[in-house]
Amino acid sequence: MKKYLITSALPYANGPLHIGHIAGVYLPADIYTRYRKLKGDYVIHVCGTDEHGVAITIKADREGKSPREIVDFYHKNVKESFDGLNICFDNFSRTSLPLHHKVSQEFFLRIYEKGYIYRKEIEQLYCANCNRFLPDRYVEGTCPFCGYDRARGDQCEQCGRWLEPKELINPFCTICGHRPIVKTSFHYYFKLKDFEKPLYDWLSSKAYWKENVLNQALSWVRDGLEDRAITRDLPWGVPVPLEEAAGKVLYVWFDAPIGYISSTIEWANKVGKPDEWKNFWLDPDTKIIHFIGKDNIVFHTLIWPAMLMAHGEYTLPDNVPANEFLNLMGSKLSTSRNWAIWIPDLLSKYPSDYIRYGLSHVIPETKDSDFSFEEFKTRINSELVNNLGNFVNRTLTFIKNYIGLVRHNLVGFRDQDLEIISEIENFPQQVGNHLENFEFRKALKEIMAFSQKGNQYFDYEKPWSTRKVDKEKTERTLYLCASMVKALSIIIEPYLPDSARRIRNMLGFSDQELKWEDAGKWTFDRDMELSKIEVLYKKLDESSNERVMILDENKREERAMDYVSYEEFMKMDIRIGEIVAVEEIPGTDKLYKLEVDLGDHIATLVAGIKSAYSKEELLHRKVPVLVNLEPRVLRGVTSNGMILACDVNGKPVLLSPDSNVPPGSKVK
Ligand code: B3M
Ligand code: ZN
Repeated sequence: MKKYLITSALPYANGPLHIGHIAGVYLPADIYTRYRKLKGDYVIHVCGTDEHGVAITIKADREGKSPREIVDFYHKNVKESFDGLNICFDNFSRTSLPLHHKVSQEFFLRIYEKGYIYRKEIEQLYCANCNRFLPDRYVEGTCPFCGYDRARGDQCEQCGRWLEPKELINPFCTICGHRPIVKTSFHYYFKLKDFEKPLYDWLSSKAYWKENVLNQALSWVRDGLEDRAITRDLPWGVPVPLEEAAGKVLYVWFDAPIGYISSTIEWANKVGKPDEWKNFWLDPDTKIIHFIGKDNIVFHTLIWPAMLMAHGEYTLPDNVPANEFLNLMGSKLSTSRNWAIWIPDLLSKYPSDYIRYGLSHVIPETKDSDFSFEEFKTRINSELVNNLGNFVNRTLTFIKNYIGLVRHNLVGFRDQDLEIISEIENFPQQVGNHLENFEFRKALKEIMAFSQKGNQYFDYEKPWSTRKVDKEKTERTLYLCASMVKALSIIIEPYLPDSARRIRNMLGFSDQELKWEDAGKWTFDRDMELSKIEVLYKKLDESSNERVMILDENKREERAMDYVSYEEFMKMDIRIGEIVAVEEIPGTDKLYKLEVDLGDHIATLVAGIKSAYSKEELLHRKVPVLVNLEPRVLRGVTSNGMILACDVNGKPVLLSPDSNVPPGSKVK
């Protein structure tokens, strides 16, 4: 039996997941894992949240929260998205767990003792304004290799190279923008240079890798590798396990990939076989496959393998099928530029299989790809609903209504049936070949073409008319259609696990009964009594507007951290009022006393808009008013509500209704 350890890049616990994460890493990994499991291989898929590093501490600084609060919140948030999408892990861990700290520290000590880590005094960038060292993302500047002007202290996003902060041209502190100064500190360096030759030889044996991944890795090795610091002066992370190194932690990219090992150990403990992790990590025959996005290639094809070589005990990766990037409507997805579609939002709107289907078609396998809602909805309606859903539902409904069951001992198949039979027999292998080459889009196209053939066969054989004249022929037609439906219920499972289960149940199979190869067996071993037939998919409204789904990252987080329920919102009575009188309030240059017509009464309000609007500008304007705000006395005047306006850098900007709205109209 083949043995596979599948890993997915550990997502940082610093924000919700978006479609780029899913299409680029987690969905392909899940499809691959499900395929391998259906094939009967021994497979586990491990992952967890990456909870260290400046990606976390910067977020915590910005939100005024502790790193612990941030990672606890997002670990849960990220896990919920995976669960919602049916992305299954045998173990989903966290790098802040004591077990991971221990495994990372042991890893460090072992290669330290073997002489691959040394201590070095270095000059480091330090922000005198913020009083701190500036590791990694705390500093940005121009990349010395490609000239990109927002390269981070540890990596250039544009050319992908691993950098040291001091290499940046024109560096600046990302917190305050000041130019950093240089200060000395000491750090621990990993002898990456020693692994140039071993890495080159190892990579040379990987001709079966994806071209983009292999070429990039090889070209970096050819350019020459440098020893790199693997520790940081930060209060959050895995402490360096040496007495002399108090206050220092491991660099996040040193401990994160070790998370693959600690997550496997945690899995072994959970399944009650504490040594079983060794069966994966200490056996050179295990195929370890790292699913990642292209920005992680350098770490998974050079640094991590070099760490493993230095350690000496563990199995090296067999493959690193990195994907390119997913764009959104033509522009690069970006958390910092607020251009993303967040998974929690998608899940609140669409069933998981719809999202998986839409994203499977845009997995950026060989080049960057693009997501748009138009294409998403068209695919759901014309492919899931009209093709797959239609074939499954018409076949099963017809059998249920007119034949009753699928008889197992049917005979007398004819020429046109033989063609369908050979389609069924070849189906698992055809799709499987693509999956084994990580060609997820091609595999899905094969699947949909197969379903389309089912529809064509059904149309061609016309069971609705033959059933009156040739009952046997009708039964044969439906037998083969049912056989195709059964095949689909297995082969779609990696992509559409919910649908697969529903179809199998309708056909009368139990959940675990069918394996990949069963899809190619066109006969039924027993009479199949169908259970209740339900419609698989419903059409989406193609005209509805989805702009609301593309949310600013910060708004998303405010919502995530602090939701207002609809009921709470509805407590606010907001109405359009017409300003009918404006008076000065003696002794203040900010406030006006206003009389506002609210339809059924006139309310007195005090509003701080004097610096921005004259009396004339205000008179007879219609503005939204929060009517049921608790009354307050300001400068001796009781204010019974509040005008709602925009705050643009402290300056009020009034809002007006778009057309003539009568005073008192409700805003909601
Ligand atoms: N957390 C980077 C990322 O999310 C990092 C991956 C770690 S994999 C060991 O892109
Ligand atoms: Zn600063």
